[in-house]
Amino acid sequence: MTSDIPINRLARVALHLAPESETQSSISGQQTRAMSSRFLDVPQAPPDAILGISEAFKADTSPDKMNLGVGAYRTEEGKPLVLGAVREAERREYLNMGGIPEFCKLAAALAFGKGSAALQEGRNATIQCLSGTGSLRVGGEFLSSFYPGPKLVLIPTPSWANHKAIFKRCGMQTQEYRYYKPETRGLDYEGMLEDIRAAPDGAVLLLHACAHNPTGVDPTPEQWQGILEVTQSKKLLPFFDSAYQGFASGDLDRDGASLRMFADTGMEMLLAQSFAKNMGLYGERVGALSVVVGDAAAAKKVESQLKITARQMYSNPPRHGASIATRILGDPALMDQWKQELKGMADRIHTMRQGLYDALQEVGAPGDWTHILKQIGMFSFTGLTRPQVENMTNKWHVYMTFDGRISMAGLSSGKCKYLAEAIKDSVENC
Ligand code: KET
Repeated sequence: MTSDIPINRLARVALHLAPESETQSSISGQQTRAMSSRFLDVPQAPPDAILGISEAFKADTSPDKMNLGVGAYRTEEGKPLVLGAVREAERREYLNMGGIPEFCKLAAALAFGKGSAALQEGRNATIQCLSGTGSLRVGGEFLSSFYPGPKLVLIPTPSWANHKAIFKRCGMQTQEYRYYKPETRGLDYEGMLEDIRAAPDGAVLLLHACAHNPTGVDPTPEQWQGILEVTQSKKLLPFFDSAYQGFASGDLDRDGASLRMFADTGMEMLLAQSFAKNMGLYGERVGALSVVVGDAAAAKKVESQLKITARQMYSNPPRHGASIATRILGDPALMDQWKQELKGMADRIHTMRQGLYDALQEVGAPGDWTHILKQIGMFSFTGLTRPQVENMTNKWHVYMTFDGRISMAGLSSGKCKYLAEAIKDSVENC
């Protein structure tokens, strides 16, 4: 590329251009012969709303750059964290291969609680899947093939950017329900119930178990009760996405309260569980899908179909990460260590919320920023508009998603002031 005009960083992502470094190296790379192809009309896929931001971040050479795009925990030093419990479990891994069925049992117990009636009565079909995404996908495929109710998934607005696409790819319809109220920066509880009530009976209701992504706004226990009542009266099938158990409150049981409230009524439901964030096993793809049904014989049949679904998609999941998780979940000492480390991560995020809030006050950023303190989990939904986000990235080298979400886990104390300055500048000038 010989043009003198620099293409700005976000435009590079939007235009699907390779990072500058790659464009240059391809010149010296081997020449590929131009050929005709039956796939020439395959449209270029858009960059991913979340992972695409990381690509742009990698290509940025500024020393000030900050990646607040993807939800991945980082230490004060900005480094990924390998948990001590994980290291210890890995060291011991081959001493006693608990096996993968053991993982499924322990994962389900972690989510539903050890005393869960559904588990004790054998009404759950739980299979190990490729982290949260793979669990959602296998669940979606299963519903698409076997759910006798409406093939319609109700998804909150906003939600994790991938939800709608996953279910659509499974051949399910999707419909949005109101969730977040920008004016109050809180839950649109009335709107939510109204939209859910207006949906067809028996539809699938996608719920974030805790630490709603991207808003950081969760229903209160009373509001969960209200959502449960509508779910029952409309015979909806809840599908919980639990990607942040332990990250909301720092306590695993407390973060499982919503889905336990539902499961304890005896209702049928699905659960996609991820251990990516709470165990820091991102690339290992550790997760589980549970389908809880009303009858143990049905659970056996469901399990057989879940296994065939996985068999036809990727045959079977990788063993390494799940055996680490199994070791931790099954060992009281490692479990204690993990809980402490999890609390440590949740606390650091909390400290960052306070740090950013204080810095915003200090630099005098206009507006009310108390939502940064109130929101829960890994993310803050800042309220920055798209042009403001573009300014954050293009001028300040701060990478975040276009919806205004920042990963608090990517922030460190030393960078709060810089981030606050960037926010102040973006709010005042864009
Ligand atoms: N559900 C939710 C709500 C979620 O935020 C993520 C990941 C997932 C499922 C899937 O996680 P997995 O790695 O498949 O276990 N969210 C972060 C990363 C990503 O987009 O892949 C994010 O929002 O930044």
